[in-house]
Amino acid sequence: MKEEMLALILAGGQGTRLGALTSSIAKPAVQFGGRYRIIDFALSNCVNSGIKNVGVITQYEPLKLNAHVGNGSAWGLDGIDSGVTILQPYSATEGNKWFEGTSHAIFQNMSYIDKLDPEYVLILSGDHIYKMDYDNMLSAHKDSQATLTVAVMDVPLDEASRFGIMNTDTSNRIVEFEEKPEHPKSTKASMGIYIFNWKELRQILANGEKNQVDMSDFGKNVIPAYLDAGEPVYAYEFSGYWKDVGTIESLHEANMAYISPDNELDSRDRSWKIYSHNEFAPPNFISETAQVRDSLVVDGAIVAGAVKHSIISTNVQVHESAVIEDAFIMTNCVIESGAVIKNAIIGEGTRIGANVEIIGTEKEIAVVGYKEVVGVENEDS
Ligand code: ADQ
Ligand code: ADP
Repeated sequence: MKEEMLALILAGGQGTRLGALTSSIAKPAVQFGGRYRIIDFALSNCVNSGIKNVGVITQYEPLKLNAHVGNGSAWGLDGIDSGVTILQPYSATEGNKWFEGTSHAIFQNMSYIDKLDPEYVLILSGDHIYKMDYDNMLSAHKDSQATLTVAVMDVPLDEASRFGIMNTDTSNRIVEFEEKPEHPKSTKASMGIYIFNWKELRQILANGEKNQVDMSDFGKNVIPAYLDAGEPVYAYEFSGYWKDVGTIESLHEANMAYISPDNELDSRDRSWKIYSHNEFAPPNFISETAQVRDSLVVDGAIVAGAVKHSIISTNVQVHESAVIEDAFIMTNCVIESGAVIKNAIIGEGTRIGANVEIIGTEKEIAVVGYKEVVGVENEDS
């Protein structure tokens, strides 16, 4: 059966700006909201939009990501006509070659895409927190008879230089596009979400390779090439909650915003569930000494200390008299008695010793990386 639209999630970024949190984990595999990893949002959006086949393009530290995505069963992507395929970088004929830019990563996976023979390819990034119906975007793509549709959002002017910025005409056709301009002329930002007609994209990538023209990045090369060639390129306006959690501060902010049951993401919306691959854990236990307020506490947690406006993920222990405020504590952490954690993100499996203080500010969030042990006198205890 021919697939109408194949989704490809770019999940290879190193996420250097997430520092210690991505020292051994790809950015899309970083945890979010107590029981998710960032890539769950893109994967769930695919499933909820009726997409049946998803390729996940990995590169940097893919082990955790591979284990998490698994056979796709957590998202129902393990059916007869559906599936998720992890695409790893492989040795090209001219020797070992990493995927260079975003579109180069697509080019390297041409044979996988050709095998599924889709009419359209949906290119996504594995590190955004949002809910979006890609089927609506596909309808807009078809209605405008575009060969490329770019999802766009209005962003604050002082952030615009982090994005691909464009100008459109009254019909929403993109007339100008600049990747991360120093002096942005508009606030219409690309979300890095694209629908391409596969036939045209394939041609442009193959020609680039043949004629030695750099076509390795969507924002830098491919979109400008489409515009230069006079191709119909349209903007698809999105107005919901969308967050690129590429920095410690944005990851912290998005997690804190997620705590409230009436968050902008509407995380309790049962018509658009976010699925994840989770370890089964026993019910959480809140002890007599605990003071828990305005927080999310996930299965398996044992809380005896004070927790305010924080996320306590699966299997976390917060010992008596520990204080946690405005913090995101990832799974399997142990926070010993008397420890104080404020404005912080504590990576998976970390042990924070008794009376240790990890205190950040709203502008500079404190971070302790993956599986660290901080200030524990006797590690066997
Ligand atoms: P950036 O997010 O800066 O800008 P980039 O970091 O190149 O773009 O990558 C986008 C996504 O692809 C990330 O999820 C990254 O992890 C992944 N990725 C990058 N290189 C990869 C590779 N070789 N293999 C696999 N995955 C890879 C882009 C657009 C802008 C737009 C913003 C919106 O270029 O125009 O405004 O996204 O966030
Ligand atoms: P940030 O969001 O912090 O800028 P990115 O996810 O965009 O981080 O990745 C940072 C850089 O690292 C990018 O230029 C990306 O191409 C590069 N990169 C990604 N994976 C690898 C890898 N496996 N080896 C070397 N460089 C990589």
